[in-house]
Amino acid sequence: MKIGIVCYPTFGGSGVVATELGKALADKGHQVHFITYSPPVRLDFLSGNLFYHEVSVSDYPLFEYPPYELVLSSKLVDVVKYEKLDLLHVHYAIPHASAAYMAKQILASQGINIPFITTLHGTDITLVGKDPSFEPVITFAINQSDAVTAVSESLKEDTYKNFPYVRNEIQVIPNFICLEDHAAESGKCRKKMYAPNGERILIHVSNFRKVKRVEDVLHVFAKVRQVIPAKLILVGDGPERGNMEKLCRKMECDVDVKYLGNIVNPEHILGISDLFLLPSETESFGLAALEAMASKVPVISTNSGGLPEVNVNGFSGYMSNVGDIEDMAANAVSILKDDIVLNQFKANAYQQAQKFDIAKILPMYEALYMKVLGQEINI
Ligand code: GMT
Repeated sequence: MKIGIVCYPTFGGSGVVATELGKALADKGHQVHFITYSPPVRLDFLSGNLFYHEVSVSDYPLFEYPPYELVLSSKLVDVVKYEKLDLLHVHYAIPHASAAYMAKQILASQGINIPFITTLHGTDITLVGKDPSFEPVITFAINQSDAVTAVSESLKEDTYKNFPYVRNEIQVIPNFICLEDHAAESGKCRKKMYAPNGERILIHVSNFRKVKRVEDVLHVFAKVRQVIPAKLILVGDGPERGNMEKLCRKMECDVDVKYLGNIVNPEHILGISDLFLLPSETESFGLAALEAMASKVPVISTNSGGLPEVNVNGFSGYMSNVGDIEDMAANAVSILKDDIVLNQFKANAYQQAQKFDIAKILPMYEALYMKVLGQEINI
């Protein structure tokens, strides 16, 4: 198949999922074309059947808000026509689904039929998408999609709840991890560099937005550190990082906290970590938690959104109510205080991650592609 993938090329989970999906499809012999405004960060190579098409928006002075969506639609028309694509798969509804719809209509007027699949990732539905100014366009674009997927049951429910006029059927295809690649990449960092005296290493990876409640990470860490010698590693960057740094100094734990910024391959640092903290207000899925579990790192998370579909309470880690720092810290200590307990949780985390191995999830996308092309296959 010749597949066009539209996504945000940044460090966000939706872009990571879209890129890893494209790479895996290309490995299986499909031709994959990424169409976005810069090369996706996880697209570390271009092979014979992986292509990148840049959407470049003019900065004409009249435009206070450059019309990215229109340029994207035009680019989609061009790539579909000249690369003879079979279908488009757009990740994150805003504005990718409506841009795909526009491209589909333009192509239809030229006698070309191009189906498009929309994958909903989370904040496009639960945060940004909830803004009433987006509602009619998102509802319309979802209803016009040839197929719609959501990354968790929770996100599917949220979509029907937040967008009451959505009529299209939503299929849940969970996020995935390539365990083989993950294992090959881990083991490149040395634990001694970060924990010279054998301290436990706690880690958080995110885009440091309000929804991640990064201050809770620090509060939990401070409580754990009172009981167990520990270090905290923070990976990623975003609007809350400055506040986090200030709080860290105020709480006098900055000597034990390291900020690493954005990292393309987090599995290197996850490979030396003991516990992952994800105290988010909500997560449609929590890809970062799955990446941690694939590196044998148990997860302390909240129980909101799709997290209970990923983290199993008392097995791969623990879940607490949003903001319940005491509970998260107590759970963290119960895992970290004993090597035997910690090793059991590490093994369990890995076992849980295996449920989301790409080998199980990729065929679900391929079957959906065949279905929208009118060629049913059994998986
Ligand atoms: O987490 C973010 O804010 C980024 C966002 C994105 O779209 O890039 O992540 C969402 O999609 C990920 C991939 O499907 C999910 O794993 C995240 O849970 C989801 N984030 C939220 O729901 C807050």
